[in-house]
Amino acid sequence: MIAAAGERGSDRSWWREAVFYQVYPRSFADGNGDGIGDVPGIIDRIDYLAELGIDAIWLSPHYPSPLADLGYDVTDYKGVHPDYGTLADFERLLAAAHARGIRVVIDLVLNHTSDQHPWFVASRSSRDDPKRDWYVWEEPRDDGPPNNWMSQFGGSAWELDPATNEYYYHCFLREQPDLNLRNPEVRAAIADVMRFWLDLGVDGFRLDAPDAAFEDPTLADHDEPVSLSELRRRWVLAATDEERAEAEAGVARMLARQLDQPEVHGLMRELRALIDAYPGRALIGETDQVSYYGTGDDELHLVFDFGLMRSSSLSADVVRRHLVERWAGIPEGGWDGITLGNHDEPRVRSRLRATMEELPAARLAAALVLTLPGTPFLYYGEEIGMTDLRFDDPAQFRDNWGRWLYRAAADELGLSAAEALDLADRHGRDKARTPMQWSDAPNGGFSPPDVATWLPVNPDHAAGINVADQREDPSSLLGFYRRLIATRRHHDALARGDCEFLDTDETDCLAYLRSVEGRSCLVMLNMGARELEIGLALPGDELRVLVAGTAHPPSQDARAVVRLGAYEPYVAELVPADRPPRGSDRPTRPR
Ligand code: TEU
Ligand code: CA
Repeated sequence: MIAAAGERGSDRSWWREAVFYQVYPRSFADGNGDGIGDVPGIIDRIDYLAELGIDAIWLSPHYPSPLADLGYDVTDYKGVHPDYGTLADFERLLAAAHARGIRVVIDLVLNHTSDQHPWFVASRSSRDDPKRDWYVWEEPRDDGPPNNWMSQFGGSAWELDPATNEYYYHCFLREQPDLNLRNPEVRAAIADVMRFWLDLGVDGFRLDAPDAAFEDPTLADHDEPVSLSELRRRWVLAATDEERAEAEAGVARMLARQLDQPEVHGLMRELRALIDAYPGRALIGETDQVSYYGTGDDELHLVFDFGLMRSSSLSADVVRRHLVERWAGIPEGGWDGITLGNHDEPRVRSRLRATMEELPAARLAAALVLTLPGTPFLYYGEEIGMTDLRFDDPAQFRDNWGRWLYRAAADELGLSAAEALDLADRHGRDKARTPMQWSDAPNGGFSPPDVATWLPVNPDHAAGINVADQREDPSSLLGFYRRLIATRRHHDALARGDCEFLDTDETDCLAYLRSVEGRSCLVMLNMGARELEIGLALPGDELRVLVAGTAHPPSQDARAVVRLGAYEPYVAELVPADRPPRGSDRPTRPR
């Protein structure tokens, strides 16, 4: 038994106990029927989110943007994209969410802007422009780029500006020039943006790509001998986890001078100090590096454990080993965000389908993310079991990374058109960004039937993967998410308790005990297709079932054997014989 993530003392910060829900604004709800999601659409659906029971929304970028990276290329940090509405709409969203006890955290893209941002337009206008140093400009080296660094989205990280004959640096697309965060004026501009939204009432930020904030000032070449496209090829074609890990390690060596530079921690401390002046706001970073917790209370409030999201299969052993190792590295005070997916990754249901029966896998994954220690981040549509869309025409891609992959697959790797499409389908990002499926109507109820939606609606909306078909059905996946979230809300042990793994004789069973202030919940997940009998012998206690299949008695002696059906998740409260169970209709924590 291993005591783990927990022992957090009396810290009851909301972001430790909240369930977050990521809204991708372009795809969540189309309020004006033009085929594109928007802010009024989110307001229309806010009661759906309240009913689901989530506590906070993470809104992917809502800013004006030419959409080269679907909003992660910002042209105005204080505005709302006209496709999505107005600032007044945004304020109405904030009010509607807050009225229902739902907090709103927005995306903050501070590593780079759009190349159309007025700051960059000024910066590139001449070498003497006052904003020249707001970005990372370098002289050519031997008539070529300053060094051999690569963009994370392929190709050189440097783009020549012919008019001024210098190169600018871009960690991501060439349409996303990196800001020079060493320049105090840039830091002040970012601080100004943060205060603007905090003053408006947002509850925090999800920092985009914080690890990319600085580059090695010596500009020394990387010395990875294998090319990025070759590493990508090996990654894509990897037959084993080891081969894949080796390719990933190569990419990490190649990018080492472009990521995670020591100065980033000073920047994190600065942002944290700013946000600490606004009580109750959260600073969440898109990184899985625990070093971004700083000393535990001076950098980010939350970083992510991407382990559950990135593993290609869920087995009791893999999950337990991963978590034990992860928790050992979290500093005192640290508390991870945990997630099964986001707008950059395959959808969980599609990812696990290769190794496990599809729907049971989606349920087990939900049970994990909602009962393990850490703050759950759900991705829109996960709760109804949305799947990755297979594109049959590359012209349908909207994500430039997917388009690049497709072209690179054909040009650099020499794959056939069909193979290239397959590769871009598997590793591009559009597949998990399709419109939310609200009903079985044409266009999934997202937009009126005759409207072309910005990405195609997944045809499986007609086969039960939609809100309307699941909303009234407690046995649906949506019903299961709702029950788990409600159970979490009623049982502090699940929301903030310590976690202790229990040894059983069955390798397919992941069992753990969550405990806080003398109350405990037992979680057992049968991750295999075989029925199991687990004798736990937790002395003196009674097990009251909170979430499980219907075959279980509502309560039983904790020394008896618990039968777990194939792939069955089982969550029970441990009630000492002399104490009445916690009333299940009485919330134990306020919204
Ligand atoms: O992603 C940062 C990041 O590290 C990406 O390389 C990510 O690993 C990749 O998208 C996986 O395919 C963030 C955003 O989440 C992503 O959507 C943006 O494209 C990126 O920053 C640039 O802003
Ligand atoms: Ca719209």
